[in-house]
Amino acid sequence: MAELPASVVEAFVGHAKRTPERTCLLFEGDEWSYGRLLERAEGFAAALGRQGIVKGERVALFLGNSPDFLAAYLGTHLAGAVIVPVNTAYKRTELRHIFDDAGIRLCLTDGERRPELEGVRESLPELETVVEVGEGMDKFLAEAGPYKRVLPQGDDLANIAYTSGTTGRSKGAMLLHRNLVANVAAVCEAWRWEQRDRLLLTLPLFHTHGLTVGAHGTFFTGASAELHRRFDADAVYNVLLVGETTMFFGVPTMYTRLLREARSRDERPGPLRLYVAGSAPLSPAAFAEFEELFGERILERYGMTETGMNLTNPYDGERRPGTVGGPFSGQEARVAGVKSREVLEPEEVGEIEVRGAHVFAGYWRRPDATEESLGADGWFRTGDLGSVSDDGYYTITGRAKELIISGGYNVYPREVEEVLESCPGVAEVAVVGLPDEEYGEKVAAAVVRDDPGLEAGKVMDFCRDDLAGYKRPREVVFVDELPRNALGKVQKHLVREGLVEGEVN
Ligand code: MLC
Ligand code: AMP
Repeated sequence: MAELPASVVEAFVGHAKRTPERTCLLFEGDEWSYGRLLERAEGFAAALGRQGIVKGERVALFLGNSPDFLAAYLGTHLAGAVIVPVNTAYKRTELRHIFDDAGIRLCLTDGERRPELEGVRESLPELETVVEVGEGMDKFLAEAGPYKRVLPQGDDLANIAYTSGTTGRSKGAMLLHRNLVANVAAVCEAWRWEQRDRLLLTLPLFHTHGLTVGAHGTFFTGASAELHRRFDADAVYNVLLVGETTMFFGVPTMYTRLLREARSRDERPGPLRLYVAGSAPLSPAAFAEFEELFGERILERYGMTETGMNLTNPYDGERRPGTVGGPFSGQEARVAGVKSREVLEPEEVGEIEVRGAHVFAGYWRRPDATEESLGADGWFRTGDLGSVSDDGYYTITGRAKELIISGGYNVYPREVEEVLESCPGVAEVAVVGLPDEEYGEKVAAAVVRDDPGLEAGKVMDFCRDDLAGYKRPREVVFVDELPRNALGKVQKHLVREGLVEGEVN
């Protein structure tokens, strides 16, 4: 393999210098060439410099998908600073934790999210500057001086990406530029991503899937992406019908909705070079129906915030439904016994571990959590359970960590429980994930109430001000007591079984 650039932004700058006119982004009828995006990114880098943001300092992006999101992303790296992407659905409790933990000095936001952020600003003394896209960003850039280009080094910290934590508070995964480059290079090679590709990118840019796969792959190869603010099945179907897209990446819920869309229409999109699914399990039934209606076999892959992409079905060769294929080139994977930690034989279920240059550098200010998951030998414990077949296809069978994945978003039960415990009338609560047709899993709560008048709707709505909407319980069941083991620990599997069967005790 040719020598890699030290960072994705370095690859991007290379394309912008060589072919400034080449289309990079299409967004709501506006075309952004590589040259135009670089100019905007450098403007942002200069403005950060003027603001006194120096190497290693943290800049948060708390805004919806737009070219300015990506200009600010690249610009922050061009200033040597560190990106903290923030889920746009986050509410005050989540924002307070992330901004405080990461020590954010500057945040780019948009009109829709700004009020939520302003609502917690008083408790965030380190947050000096909030810039709003639109006029606010134009003014911010106009006040900046010239920019002198300094590209980041591979060992520099690029992103701190927050991910669910076992204590209920999310942890910041530290990704170095070289981790991100190693992963995107492996992804582009495996999926034959080339300059002539056009990705239809409707995933949120604040997560790994949209950002370090979708946007990074585009910048790394010098390709183009049609960026949408959000996923809308009708709009996506219409774009696919036009026939200029070569790749689409989605979480399984997006595929479920595309299938529904296809069933209601007579016209079918023509062949597409590559459909990729990930972030949650794609059901073999959806895989089969997609092949029937769209004539394409979806390529399923497996990744996570701490590592980027780990396992992939092959581009050429058999894409096996219900599996996530094998390791990308240059990366390793194995299955280890959850207790024994010994490497298991094919078909035996254990915890999946991965190793390679793509693996993150640890959790921000959490050496304890880093030590728990990242061994001195470089193997990272993913917390996912699975097995590998004799011929090297991995299957994810469950999770060693207590996590709910709803529509590709992670929900850690403890976080929801902590909020619900303060709901008047709630004595005890246990949150679990239940199967859901639309989102794969849904958040459900078993509640012991000390006020018999407490209604389920009140409990469901109680989280609204504190937590992102997708973390809100979609089902609440009142029970006399929670099932506990001899040590008094709530037995979540019994709660789950009880909720499925309609009773908990
Ligand atoms: C939105 N809602 C959800 C939800 N998304 N509820 C449960 N689960 C979800 N995932 C709720 C909102 O709170 C709101 O309810 C209502 O649905 C409408 O909101 P919306 O914004 O219109 O949502 P919708 O169109 O339904 O969004 C579905 C979706 C979205 C699939 C388009 O969830 C999405 O973009 N998911 C992608 C997540 C992603 O990128 N994951 C990658 C993580 S990286 P209310 O009541 O609050 O108003 C990773 C590593 C890897 O995992 O391997 O890739
Ligand atoms: P995140 O922490 O948001 O990066 O989510 C990563 C988690 O998503 C992984 O640890 C898995 O549990 C899950 N995941 C990602 N891709 C897949 C997949 N193809 N099948 C099953 N689970 C997946």
